[in-house]
Amino acid sequence: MIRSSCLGFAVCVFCIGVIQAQVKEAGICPPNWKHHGSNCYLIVTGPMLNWRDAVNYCQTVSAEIIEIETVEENTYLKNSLLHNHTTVDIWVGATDARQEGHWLWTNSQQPVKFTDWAPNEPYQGHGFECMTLTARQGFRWNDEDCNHKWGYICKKEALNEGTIIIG
Ligand SMILES: [Ca+2]
Ligand SMILES: [Ca+2]
Repeated sequence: MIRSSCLGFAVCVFCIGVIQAQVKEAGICPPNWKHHGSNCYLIVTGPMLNWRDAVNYCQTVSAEIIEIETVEENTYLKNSLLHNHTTVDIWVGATDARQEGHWLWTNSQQPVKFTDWAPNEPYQGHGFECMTLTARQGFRWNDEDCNHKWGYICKKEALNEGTIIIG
C-alpha cells in the first residue's frame, strides 16, 4: 500500500514535470505568430508600410517593432525570412534619426550593440535613417529611406498562462 502510493506520487510528479516542460516549450503565441525562445514574432510582407506606420502597426497588436537583441535572434530571423522565400526588405526597430550614424533601438532607446550590416552598409547617411533586413543580401542590415514601404516584424513576449506552478 505504501509502495503503491509512493509510486503514484512519483508518477504524478513526473507527469506534471512533463506538462510544464511542454507548456514552456510551446509558449502561447497568437495564430500566425512564430514562437522562438520566449518571444512571438509576426512577419508581415504585405501590405507594406513606411517605417513609422510599421512601428505604429505593431503597437496596435500589443507588440513592438522588433529589436534584435542577440546574434542568435538575428540568425533566427534571417533563416526564417530565407525559409519563407521572402522577396521584400523588412523594417526593424533601429534608427539613426536623432544623430547620424548613431543607431538606436527605438523602443528601448538602447544603442545597437552587435551589428550585421550588409557589405558597404550603412552608406547612405542623411535621409536614410531607418534599418531594414535586406532581401538582396540574405537579410543582413541596411540603412534605408524611412518613407519607403517595406515589410516588417513585430515582436512580443510569449505568454505562459498554462504553466502549472507547484509549491
Ligand atoms: Ca542615416
Ligand atoms: Ca543603404
